[in-house]
Amino acid sequence: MPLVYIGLGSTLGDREQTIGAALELLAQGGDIEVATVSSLRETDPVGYEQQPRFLNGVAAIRTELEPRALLARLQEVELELGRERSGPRFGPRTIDLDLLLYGDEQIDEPELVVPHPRLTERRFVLEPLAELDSGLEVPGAGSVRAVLAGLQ
Ligand code: PH2
Ligand code: MG
Ligand code: MG
Repeated sequence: MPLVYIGLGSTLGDREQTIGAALELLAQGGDIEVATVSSLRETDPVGYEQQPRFLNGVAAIRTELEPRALLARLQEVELELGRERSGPRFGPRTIDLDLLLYGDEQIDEPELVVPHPRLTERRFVLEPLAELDSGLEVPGAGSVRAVLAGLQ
C-alpha cells in the first residue's frame, strides 16, 4: 500500500479538537490507517489574509482506497465537521483535508491534481512533511528538504 500524505488545516472553532475529530473519522471507516501525525503549528493565513491564524499539520496514512475514492472520503469528513463551501476561495474553514501526496503517483485531472499543486510553495505544508520525513520525494520536484531549501 502506498504511503499517502494528507494536509490538515483549521482556522475556525476549536481547531485542535476538529483536526483530532477528522483523524478519528478517517480511521473509523476501516479502510484508512493513520500511520503518523506531525505536530500541529500556528501559521499566518496565506492567500486570503483577513482570517484567524491556521492550525496546520500533516498526517501519513495507509489506505487501499484509490486516489479519487480517498478524495471523496476526505470531502465527506470535511462536510461532517461543518465545512461550508460557500465562503471565499482560501477563506476561513472549520477543517481542510488536502490530498498532498499519493505514493509516487502523479495525477492531473480536472477534479484532482497530485502532488497538490501548491505544495511546493507552502511552508505550512512542507515543514510538517519534513518533520515526518525530510527525504520524502515530491514527484517532479525533488525531496521535501530540497524544496524547502529553495524557498526564500
Ligand atoms: N489553506 C488555504 C489557504 N491559506 N494558509 C495557511 N496558513 N494554512 C492553510 O492551511 C491554508 C492557508 C487553502 O486551503
Ligand atoms: Mg487547502
Ligand atoms: Mg482543501
